[in-house]
Amino acid sequence: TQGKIIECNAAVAYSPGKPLTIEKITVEAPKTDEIRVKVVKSALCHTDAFTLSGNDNEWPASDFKPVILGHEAAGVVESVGPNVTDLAEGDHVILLYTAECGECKFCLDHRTNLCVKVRSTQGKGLMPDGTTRFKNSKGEPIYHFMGCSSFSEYTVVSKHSAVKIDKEFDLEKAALLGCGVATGFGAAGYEGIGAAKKNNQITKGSSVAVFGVGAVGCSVLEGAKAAGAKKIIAIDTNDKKEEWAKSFGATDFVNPTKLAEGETIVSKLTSMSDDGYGIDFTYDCTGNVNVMNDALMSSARGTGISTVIGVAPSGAQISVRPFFLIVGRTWTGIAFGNIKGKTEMNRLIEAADKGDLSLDKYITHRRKFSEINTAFEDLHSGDCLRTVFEY
Ligand code: AHE
Ligand code: ZN
Ligand code: ZN
Repeated sequence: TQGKIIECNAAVAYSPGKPLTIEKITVEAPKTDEIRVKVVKSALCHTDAFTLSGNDNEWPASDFKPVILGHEAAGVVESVGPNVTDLAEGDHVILLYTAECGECKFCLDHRTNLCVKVRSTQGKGLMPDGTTRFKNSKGEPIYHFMGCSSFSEYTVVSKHSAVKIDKEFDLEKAALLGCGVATGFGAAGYEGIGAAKKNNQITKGSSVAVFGVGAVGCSVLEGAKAAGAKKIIAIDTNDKKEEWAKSFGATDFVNPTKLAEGETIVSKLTSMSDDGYGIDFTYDCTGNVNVMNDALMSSARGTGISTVIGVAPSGAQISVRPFFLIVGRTWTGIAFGNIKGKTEMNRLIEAADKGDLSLDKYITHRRKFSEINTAFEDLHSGDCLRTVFEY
């Protein structure tokens, strides 16, 4: 099939809030600096649902274009376009919605992963040359998503948007490293990678508070445990999450809807800190701006760092009395755990092999690709960390 158009099944989003349609599409051959990937495993992330809702301000509902979603996936390179040298047919890859070109200002700066090489066309659902590689049976262009579009049996991505991994590594586990699990674990700054590159690394004996016990929150908890944090507090409004949180490393669980009279989550967490001055590292993994504020205010006076990971509704804002920053709290944010996808992904695989990152525990549902619409319902069931699709 090298150089040829491939016809395959894909799940296409045609309008906000409507189910995806599973249909035959055509996938063009990869052009210069592009590769075509046979998707083997893909997972579903809240961001896919956020975009399908039409509320993502990069995909405004007003001109929602037909798009293939999916950005947490692993597969096998089917063919490569001209000028591709570090990837070849048969390579096993994880797709990267945060690319790493290795040449741009951000790739050359050790502190950040925010490569810009393909980011602007990516945000428009286009390949770097401004066109798409997908068409439906009527010949209409179907757009790309987050530079991945993994909800298709074959996809085309920039050569910068995929990292080669060891063929021995299970592709189902590898898929999870495409987003949520890598995001939280990177945010914890595991062994100097991810957020640690910006001096934001959970330290031995420190206190940690994680708001939101989903896949991202659980991987922050795992990072905190691996770092030797002494107090790892998981916060969620759903009591059923306590068991999960503990299994991923939480030492304590707090349900903010069940506090004592007159107590707030901030006063509660502050009272749980050793010295009563607040928690060393706090993380928002909910996307709720009020929770983000609680996470900041629970962080320690003088030295606390609060990291925003969750994706907020478009237009939502955060605010705080400046004084609470003046007295030494740091409020920061992170994308894909600040992981440089090409140079740091294998550190995550090592962490998984070592048992510091338990990938299969995140897979709570497995489904056939054809059941993808049911998987979106799983997301809201409260007992789903990740659904992985078999193609
Ligand atoms: N299109 C959204 C972007 C929201 C956002 O913050 N996305 C995260 C990834 S979520 C993955 O599940 C991110 O890392 N963004 C960095 C980037 O380069 O977009 C919006 O709100 O505009
Ligand atoms: Zn995601
Ligand atoms: Zn770059």
